[in-house]
Amino acid sequence: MYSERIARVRKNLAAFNINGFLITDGDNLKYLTGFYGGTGDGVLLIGPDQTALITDARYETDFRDHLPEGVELLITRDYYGVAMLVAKRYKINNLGFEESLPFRIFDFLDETFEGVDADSDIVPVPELVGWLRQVKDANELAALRRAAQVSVDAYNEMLPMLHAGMTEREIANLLDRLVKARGAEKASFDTIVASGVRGALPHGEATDKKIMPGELVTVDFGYFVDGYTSDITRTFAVGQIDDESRKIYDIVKTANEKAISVIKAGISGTSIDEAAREIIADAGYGKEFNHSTGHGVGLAIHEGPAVSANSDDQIEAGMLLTIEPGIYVPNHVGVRIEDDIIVTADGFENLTAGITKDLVVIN
Ligand SMILES: [Mn+2]
Repeated sequence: MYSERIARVRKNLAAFNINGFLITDGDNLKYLTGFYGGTGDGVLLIGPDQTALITDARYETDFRDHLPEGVELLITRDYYGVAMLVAKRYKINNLGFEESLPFRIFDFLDETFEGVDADSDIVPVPELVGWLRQVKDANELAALRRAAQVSVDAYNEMLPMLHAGMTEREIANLLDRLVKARGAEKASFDTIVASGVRGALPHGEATDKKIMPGELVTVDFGYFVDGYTSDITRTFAVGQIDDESRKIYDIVKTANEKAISVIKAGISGTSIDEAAREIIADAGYGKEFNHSTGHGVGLAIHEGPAVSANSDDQIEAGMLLTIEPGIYVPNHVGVRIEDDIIVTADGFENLTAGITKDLVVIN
């Protein structure tokens, strides 16, 4: 599996006018080799014919045994210095680097690599591995289904336990505990619980504020299973809510369902975004939907493709998209409803359909 992924990267090098590629992003390292150290704990150097994983002694024992076929392991604390020596040995003269590289390291490569010979150059490569990661294989889709399922089951288990007077933080901690009890490895971000006027903060972190009758509460959560994450949002009501809040909830729900209904292989990310945005704009809340409709999910909580107003990304079978329209009225109320959708050859599979989108009211 890893050897095939590395081969796919190598096949694409010529398109970027490079014959070597230094991979430094932690999720990309994991995708290509299974290396789990993370960004800053090792690098992968892909040359015309050879590949080296360069890391330090903390990972040596494990990766002596779990090295993908055809990859050599080099142990050092000086990843970048050694990578430059190996690049020379691999006869790389145009070396690609990932744009997330810290400037300090870019500067070192720029100084060191250009000296290899007169033609040597380092070249920024935008999102080559990220682009390959967008379409998931069967094993990745299976992990994404498991991640969604434990999250769905835990949320449904939690709902009847909620009541007015609980704090946002108590709800976040409760959900984290229920999902982990079902086997999730960790949360992929601090669980968001934003109630009442705080609901208008799209990424409001959970606080000690109590949820009160008359409020809507938005819960946004994602958990890793087998290295792949879910990303789900639901908004529920506490007691009786005002008419405008109820109206906004229904608009967001309609926008979510409309965007999901148009998903199929071959559509553009922009068309899906438009489907949601049109509903919200027509209802008079265009300005209050101030983020994109969705994004890819996989090893990372946010990855390609973009489901946004200005996305060139084409949607293909095997991608996992979030669909998460929202309306945020400052100092009043916020609603977001987010599902995780696998794009299939003839439509889609909604991994999070198990949590109702009818407005849930707790007391
Ligand atoms: Mn999301």
